[in-house]
Amino acid sequence: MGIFDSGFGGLTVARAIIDQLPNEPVFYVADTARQPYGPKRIAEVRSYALELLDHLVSHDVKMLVIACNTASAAVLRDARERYRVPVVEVIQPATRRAASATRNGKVGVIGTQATISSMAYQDAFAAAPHVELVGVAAPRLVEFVERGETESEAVIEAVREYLTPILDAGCDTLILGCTHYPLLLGAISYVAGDGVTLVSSAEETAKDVFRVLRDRGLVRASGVPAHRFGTTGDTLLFETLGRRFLGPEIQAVEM
Ligand code: DGN
Repeated sequence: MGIFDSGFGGLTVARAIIDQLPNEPVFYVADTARQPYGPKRIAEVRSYALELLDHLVSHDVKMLVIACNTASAAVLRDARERYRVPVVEVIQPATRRAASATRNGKVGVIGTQATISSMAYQDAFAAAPHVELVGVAAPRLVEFVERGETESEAVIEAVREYLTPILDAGCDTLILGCTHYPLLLGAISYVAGDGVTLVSSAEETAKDVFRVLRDRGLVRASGVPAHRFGTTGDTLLFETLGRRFLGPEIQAVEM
């Protein structure tokens, strides 16, 4: 299956997919030469995302996973019509989970500037009118994760600042609307407290991938998968940082 992200965050989705579907070979492509997508205009993200998704399709993948909230927000409306293979992205699985998890109908979402400004989560919640959504752009969190800084006082302070409007609004459910954020689960749950249900788009997306493959009879029952990792940027950097997100399986090739 083909998995696409702007960079490293999608590896949290790949990790969850590999854990749940251990026989499935993964072809992961990362647009590290042009990341971060978060501060870019959504039209620019869209053209990069379609280029990389087209590349995966040209390699005959049996399904596409858009493992990036910013890219999902940019192509959500028409990626499914463009490709013949099933397409799973990260916004709808997380939205469905949050809509059923909330008890008071108040849901928060944190993500990149592009994701929050695109209103893609608001659109996705249109089917759940009982939900009031509070979206907050949390751009500095990606930088902390990429520096490998996930537990410092500065991270806790930044998380506290971003979550304050969400907690003040009384949200009982919080979507981690960026694929970097599972690496900040400790800091986010420390600040949010036990009363807030955290929804990770990585976990929810992996469950959707499982369901789509299973329903279409496409699950590979056995075999030793050979995963491939392609990057538009520096392969050594991708391998070094990628191990933080995925583990030791990474060997990157230039695209
Ligand atoms: N992976 C991207 C996302 O989920 O929105 C964010 C990281 C980035 O901007 N490079």
